[in-house]
Amino acid sequence: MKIKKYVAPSMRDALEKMKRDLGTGAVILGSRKISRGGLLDFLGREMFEVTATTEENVLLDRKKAPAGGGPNGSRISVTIGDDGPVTRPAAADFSSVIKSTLEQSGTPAPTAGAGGLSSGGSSNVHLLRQELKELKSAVGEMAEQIKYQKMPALPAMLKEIYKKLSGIELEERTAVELVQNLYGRYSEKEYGNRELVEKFLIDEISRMIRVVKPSPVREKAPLKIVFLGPSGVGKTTCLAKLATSKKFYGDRRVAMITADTYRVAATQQLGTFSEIADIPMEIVHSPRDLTRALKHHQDKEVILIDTAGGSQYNDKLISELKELLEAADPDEVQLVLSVNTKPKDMQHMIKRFKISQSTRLLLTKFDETLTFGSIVAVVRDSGVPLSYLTFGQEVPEDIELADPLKIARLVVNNVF
Ligand SMILES: Nc1nc2c(ncn2[C@@H]2O[C@H](COP(=O)(O)OP(=O)(O)OP(=O)(O)O)[C@@H](O)[C@H]2O)c(=O)[nH]1
Ligand SMILES: [Mg+2]
Repeated sequence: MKIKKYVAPSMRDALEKMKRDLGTGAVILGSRKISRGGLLDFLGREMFEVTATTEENVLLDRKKAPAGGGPNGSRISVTIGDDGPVTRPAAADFSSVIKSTLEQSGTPAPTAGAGGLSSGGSSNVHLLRQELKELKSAVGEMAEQIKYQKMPALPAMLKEIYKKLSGIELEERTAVELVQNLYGRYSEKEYGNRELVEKFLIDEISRMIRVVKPSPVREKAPLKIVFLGPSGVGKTTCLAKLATSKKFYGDRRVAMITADTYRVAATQQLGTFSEIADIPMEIVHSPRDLTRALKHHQDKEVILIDTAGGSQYNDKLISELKELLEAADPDEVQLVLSVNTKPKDMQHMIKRFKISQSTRLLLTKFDETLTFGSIVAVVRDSGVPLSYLTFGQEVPEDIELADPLKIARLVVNNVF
């Protein structure tokens, strides 16, 4: 009997190959996972092998073989239709097929009575069970492989880069996209060039990050900026940094307003800073209070408004923030988030706290983490532009404008 083997990075690919070659009348004789080194190896994963023949071959073989089969004359074959593998009664004596497969592959066929194959009923049931078990595991492997379908068998150098990108917590989708683009754009020799790859990755990642410049300070009406977000992320510190930094509003006529009256320490924190920096500060308890305070500071160039931090799941906080924003009618809403936060939580925080069209992301605590890959997808998917980054507790030094190239370099620096 003519038996063929199909090897591919996934079970589905191996089955596809077989289908293309043998058509829908293909009969699977066996399947297994194998390890292959070198270039065929996909990201260090195993390959899959399907051994198959055609139904015609099986029938031919059967004609040659002595009559027999299971107790009910039932025999099993697995054929591939358009909907994938199906088991059905067929005209093949499976044990003889297995025997001849083993003979062809040089493995001695087990003898009947030694726990091996026989034409007896119980061993057929055993075979059937075993085959079902293998099919079950093959389907599981296929599912496992589906997420890698988009990737071709990769040259070793690209595999290394992919692994490194995953190591810096870049979301899988982004890592795959980058490696695919690298693979598509350059020759093997070129993507072996470290500098070229580094530049490519920095350029690509920087294009994924959208930033926004600060709104210009106006002559007639003060620029109003609200800071909001989860607790402890650095909202008040950011406000203080922007109020005093000469790069930002340090030379402007600034007023500070805090609506964070939940914690006594919060008003004290800004109060102390107000005294040291000699910047006027107001405490407001309601949206109406806020309107009054804003009127009072009409002569200022910039008004910075602090709010209470809290959980994104706190509906009361979110609705109070909405009311404050209505009263403030701000030019900018700085949604402050720490880069230490888990990407999934970050995504949810953005969804909940993005209650204004003027929302921008202010990312803090870059000094407290080593890998920045995870923020790329969060920022990209959020559709909210980045405004500032902070990288320490020092006021006013540790803040700067968000720069896509700088962020991309931070991300990629951990790759090389
Ligand atoms: N390492 C580091 N610490 C920071 C940074 N920004 C702020 N912090 C610190 O984070 C802590 C909390 O800062 P706050 O400004 O009080 O945070 P907040 O968001 O106003 O907190 P709540 O008002 O309680 O919600 C303080 O110890 C800050 O010094 C940063 O970029 N890096
Ligand atoms: Mg605060």
